[in-house]
Amino acid sequence: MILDVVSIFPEYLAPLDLSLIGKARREGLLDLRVHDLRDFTHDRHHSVDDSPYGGGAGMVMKPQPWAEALAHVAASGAHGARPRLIVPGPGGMPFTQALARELAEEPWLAFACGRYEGIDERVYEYAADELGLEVSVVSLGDYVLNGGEVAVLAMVEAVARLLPGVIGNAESLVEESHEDGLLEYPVYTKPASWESSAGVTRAVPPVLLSGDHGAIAAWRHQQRLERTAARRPDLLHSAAALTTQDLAITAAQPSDAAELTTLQRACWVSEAKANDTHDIPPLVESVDDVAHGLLEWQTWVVREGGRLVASVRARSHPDDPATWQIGRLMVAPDLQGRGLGRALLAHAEAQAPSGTAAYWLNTGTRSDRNLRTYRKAGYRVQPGEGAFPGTVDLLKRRR
Ligand code: 6GU
Repeated sequence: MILDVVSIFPEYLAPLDLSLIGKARREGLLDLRVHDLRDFTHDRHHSVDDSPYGGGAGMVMKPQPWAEALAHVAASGAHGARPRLIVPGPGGMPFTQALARELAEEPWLAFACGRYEGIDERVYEYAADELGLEVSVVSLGDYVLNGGEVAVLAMVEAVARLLPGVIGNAESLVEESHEDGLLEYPVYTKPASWESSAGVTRAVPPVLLSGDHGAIAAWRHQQRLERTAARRPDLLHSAAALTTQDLAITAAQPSDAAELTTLQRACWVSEAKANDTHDIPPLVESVDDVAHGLLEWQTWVVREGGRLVASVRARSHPDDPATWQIGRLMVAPDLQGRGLGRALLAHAEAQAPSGTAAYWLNTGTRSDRNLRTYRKAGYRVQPGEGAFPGTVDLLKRRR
């Protein structure tokens, strides 16, 4: 990923040389370039600001240095390539884990760090209209910083850690706070009983020492719910609290065919877009086709408040019983990103008969989101074209 940062305080970005981000830079996973806005001024004083038209407090950043700096950055890429421009500011859209995930998909990001009362509004129009950049103003939260630099440090760290190879352990990404809408459970390490200097002894919750993995998972889930209710009740609306511990995965019934057809269409539109074709069975099948599929596959569904929100199906490969085929993994678009797909995939794997040697999946060659999910779940893309044109097959050995 290429990152360009324009600032009047380039030294502010020095921490990006440290720790995992610094390592990713040295390994070439991140190409981070910091530019001094003052290099794009032409007057003796290298001035970047002036008083606001219409009056008011403070100073406004002048359009000319910004226009030249952004044109310089935009011209630095391969022919036709353009960065997505992020302007940190308290007046922007909220920076969330979902936005971090979205930005992590971009090949090239540019950050424009404003100071003072902000940047002359015409710079945004220029960047969009004349440089062809998608411009997003993004805020870290409802408070005011002196400039965008600290926000860029935060955003670059949140985005970069999602890139393949920046963090060793992919599971540590999935399990963390916000990835599924709940805060993290409390953690403990040795000693099991710890005495403070004042002589107060505190024990680790006994369940964590019990070796009972089911009880530990249940305790941790309860802790997450209680913490979220205490600290972030705003996250606890019904959909956010949606986890498979609260949801029953049940066998699909013939009467589910119509709802499954609707859900398939909703879920595969993004696939059609990503792969530039509408000729995908789940998009074009009739209700009768789906009903027929229910006879040939074991299918499971998840309902939330009566609504069919997710499904997956599986069967032994007709010519190779050691291969467990998994397909039609779908989660309603408004409920994606909460771990429901991963849970359903795990469920489908767990249903494989005892002779199973490998799980098999198939997805669009350009279905980046699916591919990421499957890789995280331990699947590996098989060389060559998949079972259908424009697709790849993925395999995971059963352990
Ligand atoms: Cl992204 N920038 C600035 N300057 N202030 C902020 C912010 C960003 N987010 C919250 N306050």
